[in-house]
Amino acid sequence: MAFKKDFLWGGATAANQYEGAWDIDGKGASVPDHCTNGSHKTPKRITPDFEEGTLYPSREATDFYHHYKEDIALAAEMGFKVFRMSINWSRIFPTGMEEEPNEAGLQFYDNVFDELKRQNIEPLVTISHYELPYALVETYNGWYGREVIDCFVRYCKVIFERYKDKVTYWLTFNEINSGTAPMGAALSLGTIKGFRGPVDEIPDEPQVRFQALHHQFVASALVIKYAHENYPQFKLGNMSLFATKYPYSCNPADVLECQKQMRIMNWFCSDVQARGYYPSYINRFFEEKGIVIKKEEGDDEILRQGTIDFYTFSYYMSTCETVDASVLEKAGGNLIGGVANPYLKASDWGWQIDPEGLRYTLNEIYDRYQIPLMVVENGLGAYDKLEEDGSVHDDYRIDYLRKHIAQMHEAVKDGVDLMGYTPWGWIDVVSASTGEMAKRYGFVYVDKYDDGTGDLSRRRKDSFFWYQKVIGSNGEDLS
Ligand code: BGP
Repeated sequence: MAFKKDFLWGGATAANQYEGAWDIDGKGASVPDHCTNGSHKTPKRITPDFEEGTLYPSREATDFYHHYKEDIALAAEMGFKVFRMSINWSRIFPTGMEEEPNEAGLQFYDNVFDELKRQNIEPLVTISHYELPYALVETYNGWYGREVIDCFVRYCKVIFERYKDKVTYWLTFNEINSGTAPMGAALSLGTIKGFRGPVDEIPDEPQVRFQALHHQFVASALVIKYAHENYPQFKLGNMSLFATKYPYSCNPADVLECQKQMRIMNWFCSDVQARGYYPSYINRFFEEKGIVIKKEEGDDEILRQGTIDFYTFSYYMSTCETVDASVLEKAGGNLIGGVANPYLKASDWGWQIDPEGLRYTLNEIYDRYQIPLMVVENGLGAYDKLEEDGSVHDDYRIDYLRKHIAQMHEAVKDGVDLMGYTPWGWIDVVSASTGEMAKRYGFVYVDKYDDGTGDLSRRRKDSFFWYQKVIGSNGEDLS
């Protein structure tokens, strides 16, 4: 009834929001390097060229590149068993199209993995976390170009071989299902060739998005199959953004609407990745939207052969679905909105806080796939106040995490096979949706601000000591 003895407690990050050093040691520009900062109210912008005097927050981010030893020591101090991070594709293949990798980039991750090993921490590596080399956007319109599959496979073969003795757990695409929503065009698919402007003004082309997504499915399955054949010790997972939805009312029409949205947003991609084929319900959606997926011969076979070993997801919030247009209060959210739930409170960014939804979600996913699960992102983005003595009293964050861990525990009691938990942004990083620093998630505060200033020094927040106790008690002591 308790968390497993070898439960993987840790924290999550992504290179583009954390590493910085965007043009150092041969790295090429990736999509986030072309994103300006924004805020809750003002969307960030994408610029194909670099505008003088404009801030591009991912470029320095919170500089893991030059702080990795210090940061891994902090993770070890909290008792981390696992460290979720991503490899920045354009650090290894600067344009994504080279034949040979960039040795300096490979060496950096060797250093990181060696440091993790010294501290007895297992890496969990996302291969592509919103970090498409920008040259692939310009050349192929991102993942819309089938050629990008080969680029990705080449990249994976290089990193698998190089790190085969250092990394066991891999996730192919971060939040792959973000491609089912318009915002995914910029974040994960890179189907924004030539686009300049605010991210919420990217023209939506569902045909392009779902074709690009098909290419990601094939790419993911190809490398999973390749890894299973060549590195049997590897474990490969998906990563889905789970945007849990409830029917707003018991009106059967609301229930059906909710089922439909749950399928498109939350189930479609992982049904393909876990079961190995397109689910039948998606055909109707494609037909109604006029979407035709161009598959090549052999694609269906590849999907069948490249299914995942474990299922991972991010969970921050839930929303409601209704067909009743008079229910107008929208909830905010990561990528997609929905209708506000009168039973829930929201964060300062409008994300509705729903710990019980995590228990519900874990049960739903496990019922469907019956493979081990891992919560690889969860947390509260909040404004923190740095006190004069260097402390940060983030009791609101502790409260959020405590309630979510308690519900994970309930799910374990319900019979869910849960491998681990890596709360998002365990150290402050740049926000993916807004490009802000002010939206902080960390147990560790980083001195870095929205105007680009800050000395990058690290400080332990109150939640640091709390999480240390949680890990030390294997999730028993949440006080
Ligand atoms: C997920 C992403 C992360 C992360 C997180 C928090 O969607 O995988 O990269 O940033 O959400 O979102 P935000 O930074 O927008 O608050």
